[in-house]
Amino acid sequence: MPEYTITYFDVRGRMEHVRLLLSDQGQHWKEEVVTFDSWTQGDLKKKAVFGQLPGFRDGSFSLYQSNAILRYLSKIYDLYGKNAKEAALIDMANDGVEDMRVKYLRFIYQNYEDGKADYIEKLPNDLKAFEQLLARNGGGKGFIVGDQISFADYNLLDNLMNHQILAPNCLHDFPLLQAYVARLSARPKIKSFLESDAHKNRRINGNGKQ
Ligand code: GDS
Repeated sequence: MPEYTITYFDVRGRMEHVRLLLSDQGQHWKEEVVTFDSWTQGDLKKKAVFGQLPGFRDGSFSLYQSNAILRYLSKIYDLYGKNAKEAALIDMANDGVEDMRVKYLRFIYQNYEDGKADYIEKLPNDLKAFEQLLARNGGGKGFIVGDQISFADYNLLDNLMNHQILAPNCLHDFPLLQAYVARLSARPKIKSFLESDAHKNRRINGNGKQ
C-alpha cells in the first residue's frame, strides 16, 4: 500500500486536482495541514524546495510543485496517454489549465473586488479553447485527450468547477464543457469525494474569496 501524504494549507487550492486523481484511482492519503502561524513561525518554508507548498510524500520520496506531483502520480496510474502524441496533447491541455489557474489566482489574491466584473467578462475567451479541444476529440463526449482519463482531466475539472462557483452561468454557452463537468463529477469515486465533508469543508482559496 502506498503511503501518500499531502502537506498543504487547509485549502483546495493547487492540490484539489491531485485529490481528485487519488480519489478516482481509489487511493488513500494523509493530510498534513499547515496553519498560517506554523508556516510563518516555523521552519517549514525553509525546508520546502521552492519555499512554497503544496508538498507531497510517497513514503520517503518527497516532491514539490503541484503539477510535478500530478505528473508523478499519472505515471504510476497510467494517466498520461497511450503514446508520445497523446502525452504531448495532455501536456498541452494541462499547460492551458495552468495558464488559466495563474490568471485566476492573480485575480483572487490581488484584484478580487476591482477585477471581478472584468475577469468574468473575459472568461469565455479562455473557456472557448477548451470547448474546441473537447469537440476535436471525438465530438467532445469523452475526455480532453484520447479515450481514457488523464491528469489533465482532473485539473480541467477542478478549474471548471471553481469557475462555476465564481460565475454560476459561465458554462451556459459551452455545452460540451457543461456536460463534461457533469459526466466527470458523476464518476462514482469522484462523486463520493465531492460529497465528502473533507472536500466540502475545505475552502477553495486561502483568503476565502471564490
Ligand atoms: N508553482 C507552485 C506549485 O504549483 O506548487 C506554486 C505554489 C504556491 O503558490 N504556493 C502558495 C504558497 O506556498 C500557496 S498556494 N504560499 C506561501 C508562501 O509563498 O510563503 N501563487 C501563485 C501561483 O500559484 O501561481 C499564489 O497566488 C498563491 N497565493 C496561491 S495559494 C498571501 C495572500 O493571502 O495574499 N498570504 C498568500 C498568497 C499566495 O501564496
